[in-house]
Amino acid sequence: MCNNECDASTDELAHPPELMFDFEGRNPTTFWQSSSWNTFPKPLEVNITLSWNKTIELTDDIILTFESGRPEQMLLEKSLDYGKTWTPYQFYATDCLDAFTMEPKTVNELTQRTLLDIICTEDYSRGYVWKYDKTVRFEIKDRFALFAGPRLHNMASLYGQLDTTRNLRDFFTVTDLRIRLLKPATGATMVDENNLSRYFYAISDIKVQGRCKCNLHSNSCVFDKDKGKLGCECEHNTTGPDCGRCKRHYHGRPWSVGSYLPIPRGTANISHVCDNAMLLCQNGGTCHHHQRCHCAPGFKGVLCERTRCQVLGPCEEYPTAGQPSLHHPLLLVPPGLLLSLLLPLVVIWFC
Ligand SMILES: [Ca+2]
Repeated sequence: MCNNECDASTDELAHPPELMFDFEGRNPTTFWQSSSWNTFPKPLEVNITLSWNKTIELTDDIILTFESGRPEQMLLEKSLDYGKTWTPYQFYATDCLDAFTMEPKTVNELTQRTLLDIICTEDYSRGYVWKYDKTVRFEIKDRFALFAGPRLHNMASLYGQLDTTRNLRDFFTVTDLRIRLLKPATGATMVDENNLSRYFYAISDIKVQGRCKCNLHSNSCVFDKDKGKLGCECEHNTTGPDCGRCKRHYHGRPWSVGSYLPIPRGTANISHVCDNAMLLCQNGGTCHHHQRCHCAPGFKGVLCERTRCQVLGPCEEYPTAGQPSLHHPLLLVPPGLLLSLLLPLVVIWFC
């Protein structure tokens, strides 16, 4: 701890924020340190905001390593809209009732039904004995384990839930995180007003593990130097920062998120265009390899749901639905045009 040796204007004695994100493993540890609590009794509050400028899915615990005592009050917040709005992720306090009027809870008390509850935990704030446990966590894996089992051996179960429950997917998704340090460790019931330089925050490392959210339509996510941010390399005719919409001209079927299942490769969710049960080709059309409806004369559309008007003339006369015209309009179309009419049908299957 630098105590009286800190000096932000001298490289050797400065403890800037970058030292929370440098390579760890060196000795002595590098760390950021806040100013001391010289404004006591005014609260010493510091926000640390992490912004990815990209939607991220968390895959492992968030771990903060404190070189000071762990804060007596702290709040972890998340944003899903690039920092416009924030919601609490977890409260931390030596006394949850006193600090946040919340009953203390641990992640182990959560169930599948209460997994999305925002809790206040006293697990990471107690005591000033910081040399033995310096970490504060947000437990992602314990929450995964509620669906995947204690050693995460049944990931298919978790992925099945993530596939079907948007709230659950969103819970583990962030664009930004904000650590709100609200009260430093004091180690005593009374703050020693004659020695306020003892009280401060110091963090040596912040670990956040995740992957880009690409809605399962991409295998890679790269840092675009020109845009200065991460971006998905979208496949399956999707586009957008998170592959969250269809590419232009590929709107034949509505966009949908890919699937985690079957593991480990998942699927692009190329759902059937037609089948013989739910997605029936209409107006006498027949389903061909689940990929397209062969429409009866006079009908068009993915499920042959629309009547086709004369291509070469004005749309004066529409055949009645269910009673295809005897005069097949396509027969009037030159072969080259027929091909170009069909092509869009071919390229939309993936989106
Ligand atoms: Ca460090």
